[in-house]
Amino acid sequence: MTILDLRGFEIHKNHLSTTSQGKLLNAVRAVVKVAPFFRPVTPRGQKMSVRMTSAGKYGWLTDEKGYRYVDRHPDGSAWPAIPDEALAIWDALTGLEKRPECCLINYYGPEAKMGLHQDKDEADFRWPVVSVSLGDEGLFRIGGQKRGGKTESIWLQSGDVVVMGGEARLNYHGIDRIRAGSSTLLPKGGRINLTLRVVE
Ligand code: MD6
Ligand code: FE
Repeated sequence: MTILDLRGFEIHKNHLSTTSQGKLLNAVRAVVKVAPFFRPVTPRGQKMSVRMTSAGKYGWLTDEKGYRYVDRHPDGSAWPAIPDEALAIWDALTGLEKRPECCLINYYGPEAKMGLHQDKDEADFRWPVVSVSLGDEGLFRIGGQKRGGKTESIWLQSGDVVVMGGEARLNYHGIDRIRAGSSTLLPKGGRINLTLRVVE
């Protein structure tokens, strides 16, 4: 339950107990049943290595038309509701009245990674983004507000929660690699990351 500050990101180590991680995972499984993972394609036509889905009024995706929030899964159905277990984490760590309208869910297999990026498709950067890690450890890299500056890295473990807000809201960040087999939470291995975002 230690809180670290890394370049303005609040990292709540071990925020979720093993029991809470299991409950959240079950809720994620229910979402994925209704809104299956898909493989997004960047605007330049590259397949991303993570698999993705969302819950909430909006889901985030990318395809040849660009990065954006949409109110439908690629299969045409509305996104399922954000699980209460995820909203409870938002409430506990942000203390905000305002609630997120998107819970983006990323699945990382052993070879998946995510390049350095900023989260900037939301309308108002005064709201934080809250990110929850489940399963295998991921090496999280954090930079500054400009590409190419100094970066620092930390292994995010199952149950860790990151709050990206304030001055750090637009900091570059990414996942360099996964440590396959480092967690037993997911029977088939891999890492799940949930990010909660206020979109409108
Ligand atoms: C990940 N996370 O941990 C990728 N974005 O798999 C993110 O891209 C992220 O952790 C915004 C805020 C926190 C994050
Ligand atoms: Fe991000």
